[in-house]
Amino acid sequence: MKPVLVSGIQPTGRLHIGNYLGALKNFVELQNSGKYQCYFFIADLHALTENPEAKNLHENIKNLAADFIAVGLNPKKSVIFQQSKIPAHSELWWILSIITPPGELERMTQFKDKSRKQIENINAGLLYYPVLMASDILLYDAEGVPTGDDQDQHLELARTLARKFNTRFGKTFKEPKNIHTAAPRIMDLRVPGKKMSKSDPMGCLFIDDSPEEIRSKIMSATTDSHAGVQYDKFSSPGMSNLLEIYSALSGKKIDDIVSIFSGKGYAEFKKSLAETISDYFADFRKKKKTLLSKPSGIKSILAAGSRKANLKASKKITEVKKKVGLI
Ligand code: AQP
Repeated sequence: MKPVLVSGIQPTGRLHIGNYLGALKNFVELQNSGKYQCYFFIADLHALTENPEAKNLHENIKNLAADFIAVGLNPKKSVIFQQSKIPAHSELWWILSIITPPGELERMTQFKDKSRKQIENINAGLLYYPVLMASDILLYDAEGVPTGDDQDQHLELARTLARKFNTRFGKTFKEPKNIHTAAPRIMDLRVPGKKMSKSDPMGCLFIDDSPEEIRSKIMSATTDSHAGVQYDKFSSPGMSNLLEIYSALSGKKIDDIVSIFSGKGYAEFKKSLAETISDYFADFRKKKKTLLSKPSGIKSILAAGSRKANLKASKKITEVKKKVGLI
């Protein structure tokens, strides 16, 4: 049996290049390697923690499904599903909550960040988010979880909970490992000291931005006061971030890009980067538009994937319920 990979993305807004380079690009590459059983999902239960309007959430789910397919996820090769369609995620979440000390959740960096950002909506779901994420992963016996590095702390909790459950109730869960890309943390274009985040759209480059938007955002991205194109995350965080994006999309090594632009100004580098990004996502933009013009196709892909995921998850939750004495 091939090892299982699981990862999800929240339908909380348009995908930015950090989501793509940290996670989604890797989903497609891992899927196409043929080495894994891949499960990729729309984390709609997680998205509820942001208190979205129902119609916006519905729209975001449809858009994210179109993103998945348009970047190259293939329902013939991967199980593509919607988290809320699988009741076992919430059931396992509750069972795992019982073995989770709340203190560990209060220490989570993402909980602290999000509590600061959405001050009028600090809900218990934000606190319990990592336990639901552990359920998402452990339910499928995942060995690998491709994510950006902002999820490392949550994944560590998933491993701890797997160990704890196995010790108390007998071997049930595998301990998953994270899988990072070479660009596990893309920074905000305007404030390169902080991670690019959907919740701060001003600093995001969205993967469905038009060529004009890409050009304007890249040309005005914060670079550093030093002259020239150089890679040094400490002294040139803005430029280093742009170089990582360039390298990940062009397949060129960072050193080679630096050599190409040595002695040239920021503007020339940025112009070339904007063109690289725009060309890279040209096909994606077209495919996404076509998919959204016929949303019934996306709906049926999600429904079929959710049925498959449900079969696997139901077996696991039955095993768990037996172990804890519920059946
Ligand atoms: N800046 C980033 N660089 C690299 N990877 C990133 N990811 C998120 N931001 C970056 C990875 O994208 C995947 C999907 O993320 P998500 O939508 O499920 O969660 P998120 O962390 O909430 O996404 P955002 O965009 O950062 O939104 P905010 O913070 O505003 O809620 C994950 O694998 C994540 O690691």
